[in-house]
Amino acid sequence: MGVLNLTEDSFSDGGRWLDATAAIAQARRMIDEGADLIDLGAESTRPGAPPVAPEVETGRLLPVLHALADCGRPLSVDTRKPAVMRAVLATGLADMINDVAGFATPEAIEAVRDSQAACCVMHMQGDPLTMQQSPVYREVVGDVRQWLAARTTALQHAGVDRARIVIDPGIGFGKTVAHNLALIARLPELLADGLPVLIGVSRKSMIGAITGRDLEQRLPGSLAAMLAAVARGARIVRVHDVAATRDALAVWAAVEAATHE
Ligand code: HH2
Repeated sequence: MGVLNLTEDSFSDGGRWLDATAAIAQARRMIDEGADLIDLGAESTRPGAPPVAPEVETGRLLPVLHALADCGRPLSVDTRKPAVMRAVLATGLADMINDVAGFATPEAIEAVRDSQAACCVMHMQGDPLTMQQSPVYREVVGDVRQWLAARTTALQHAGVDRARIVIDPGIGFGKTVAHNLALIARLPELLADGLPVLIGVSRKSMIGAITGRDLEQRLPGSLAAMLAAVARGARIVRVHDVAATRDALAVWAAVEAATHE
């Protein structure tokens, strides 16, 4: 999953793709590099990010969704606002709604219920404004798993087919480095519920904390974390650097294939 942030302030690429023409070119570049799906977001969720009005978010998303309608890849929309979910689903062009708030309100569930779109249910503790201040868990992997199970059950009770649901532990969303590492290390426990797991580690502060690298130098660390997650069963990886991710996955998969020969 290639990330395309149509924002001014995303932590890693804010401002680069705010212009629709540049955004569309970047999406096409990611597809050429091997992206299987594109995730479009128009509100940053980095720690401390201010909220964006729904009209602004929709206004950024719609032209790019329309321009990519024929791109041959599913399009995911990263939003936590029911009004934005409704607006993009009404176009028929959004194949997935990626909600970093995990469809935690009845309005969010209502917005996706009658569509055919896939739903990515991500775990976040708190809100982007405050989530990194002092995240606390009883036991992080168990707590996240339980929360995701409750959210997916609520979606199913509302009529969302289980086959539409993907879960995501939400690396960096109300979590310390130790919490993030435990969630990656013990990812097989999240697989136990039988739903595909999506994970996003690309360029995140966890990589900076471990390597001491600034944002633009976090690719090797991001690839290592991505492979660690894939080796433990992650099915979709949300990344900024598609070509490098493809190479890393190809080499890893070749070794795996030889292992099982
Ligand atoms: N991470 C970010 C945003 N959306 N969605 C899912 N499902 N999983 C993630 O890990 C995830 C996500 C944060 O990364 P980015 O989009 O690059 O930055 P920003 O939120 O600042 O736009």
